[in-house]
Amino acid sequence: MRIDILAVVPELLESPLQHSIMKRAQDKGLFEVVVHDLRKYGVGKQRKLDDYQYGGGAGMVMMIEPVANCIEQLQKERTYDHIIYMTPDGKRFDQSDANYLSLQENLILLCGHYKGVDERIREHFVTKEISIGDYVLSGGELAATVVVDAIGRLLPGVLNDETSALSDSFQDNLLAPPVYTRPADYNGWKVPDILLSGNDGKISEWREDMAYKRTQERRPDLLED
Ligand code: 6GU
Repeated sequence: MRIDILAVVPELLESPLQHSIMKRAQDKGLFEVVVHDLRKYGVGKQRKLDDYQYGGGAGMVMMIEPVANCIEQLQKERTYDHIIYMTPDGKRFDQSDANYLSLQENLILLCGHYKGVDERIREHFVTKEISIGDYVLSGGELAATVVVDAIGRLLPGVLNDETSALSDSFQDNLLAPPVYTRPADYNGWKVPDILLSGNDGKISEWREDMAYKRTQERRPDLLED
């Protein structure tokens, strides 16, 4: 899978993509993430990316040309399954979106900045719009790293334990159950007996019960779907 990220501040994407699971996925050749500095496509000597909005009002707007030129350049090289605009007014990203996107071959993530991108980019290029939650970030870059991480860890071969993505919170609309490791007794704080019992059937039953209980307490909205 390949993801091209179009950014105004590409530096914000560097560290998250170069460590841990994202690094391993790219090193193994399972995942290619290419960051494009939109400034290189900026207009004129100043490499301008933004301009005043028609009709007046505070805040600058991302111009069409730099974004269109960058996207069209990429489209000459391959076909994209989706061109995704990262914006607080997009669809709120969830695990089912991550699952769906992890099955695609080529994606573009366009990171919004300023007041956002000229609406004509959204009309003519963008096929999906994603927000990572109901709050406003200063740009789409950090949101893009969240989406890329959520997708990348689902690709076959990326996680060491192939089953572990399946037991994540949200994968079945339930939160994950509590987990414990050694020591079994830390100054009197004990691990539940059932987990030490060796009875696999009882252990999975306990985990299911705890996942359900936790979801009911913390995220009852998930049980309504
Ligand atoms: Cl994708 N972009 C920005 N700027 N803010 C956000 C967001 C995206 N998702 C939530 N807040």
